[in-house]
Amino acid sequence: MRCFSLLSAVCAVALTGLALVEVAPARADDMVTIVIKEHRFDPAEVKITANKRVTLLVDNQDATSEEFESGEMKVEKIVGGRKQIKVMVGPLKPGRYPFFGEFHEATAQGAVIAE
Ligand SMILES: [Cu+2]
Repeated sequence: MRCFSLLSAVCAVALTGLALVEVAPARADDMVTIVIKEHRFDPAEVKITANKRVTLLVDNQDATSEEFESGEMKVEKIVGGRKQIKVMVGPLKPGRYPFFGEFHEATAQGAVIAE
């Protein structure tokens, strides 16, 4: 979804989800780190436990900002240059959930695998 061109339903859902997150934070062992470096995700694919809420820690090591986005996971959130954000996802049914960096979509591609 393009945050800057329209107020999408995805944005609204993402914001609602984030509001809920503050009330019930995931345990530390449910956190997965995804590094952004040279406009790529490392790892590009991360495995998480299905049917369980998980925190993705997105660590942007580039100097430029990125937008972590996934229609499948109903997430879009900006992470500034050399900043970190936490993104709550799930509980997700088993499957593959692609995500991308909207500001560098050509290279910043990845997926969460819930199993
Ligand atoms: Cu967007």
